[in-house]
Amino acid sequence: MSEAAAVSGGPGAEPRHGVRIATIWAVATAIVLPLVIWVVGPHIPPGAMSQQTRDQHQVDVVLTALATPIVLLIWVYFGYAVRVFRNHGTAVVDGPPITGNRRIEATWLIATSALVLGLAVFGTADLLATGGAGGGEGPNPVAKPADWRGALPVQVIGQQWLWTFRYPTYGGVETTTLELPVNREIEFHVTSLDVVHSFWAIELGVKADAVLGADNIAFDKPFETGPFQVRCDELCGLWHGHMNTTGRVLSDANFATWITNQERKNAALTKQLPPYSRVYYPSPLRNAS
Ligand SMILES: [Cu+2]
Repeated sequence: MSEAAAVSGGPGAEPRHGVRIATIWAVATAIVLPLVIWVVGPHIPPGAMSQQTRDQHQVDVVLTALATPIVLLIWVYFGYAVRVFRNHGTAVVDGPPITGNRRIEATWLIATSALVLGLAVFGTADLLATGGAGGGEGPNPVAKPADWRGALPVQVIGQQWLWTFRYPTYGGVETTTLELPVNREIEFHVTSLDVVHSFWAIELGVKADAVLGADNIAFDKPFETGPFQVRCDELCGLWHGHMNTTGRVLSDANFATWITNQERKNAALTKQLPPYSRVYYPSPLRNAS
């Protein structure tokens, strides 16, 4: 091989491997990156049903696009090294000892620091701009959406192994499916009656821990009507895998009809429920002492 001849011919004859690798990498990036953004990108989850899902989708596309050149650099270097730096001939010979390279070290340090710190700023700004991006923020949310004052409060109660939903502005009625009006800010109050669960409304882009004695608030604004799934996303015991239900985003008129029906149908049951509260404890309260 010419490389082997070049090595034996002295350092001056060594091809410029760095330039070659950078060229192959730039070409590969120029081809693959647009495919990742415009061909793969639209299929990256979680869809576009709510403001939060749209935002999460956008963030996923940005992160995948940023990761693409990095993955390509690793693959190009790997392929190049296997092809060019392999041992030629029968004798097993060590490569030249390397004692450091200021330029590579500085580039590596600056590039990785800029990427990580840039993403931290990007992520924080995104969380604040989207009312917590669908995540649980505890009882006093720092990131509130602009229209949070008009939000519809919906309590999500987890217990082994089912979900119930309570609507405090509709007489505290409790339902087994989660129905929501479209184009309205929703303020979820997630809590638990026993162990730790996690409320995951997949197509709505909401995920928030359900903890006994805690009122975990998460915001969401659905933009499209249709069904969505609700699952528990925290291993919570034997039937954790069975802890799922369904939900629907409805037009204003359909939601009004549905909630009125629920209030009427469950009136007798609602009377038996404890009054609406941010958290509930088993009664009588069990103490270890
Ligand atoms: Cu659970």
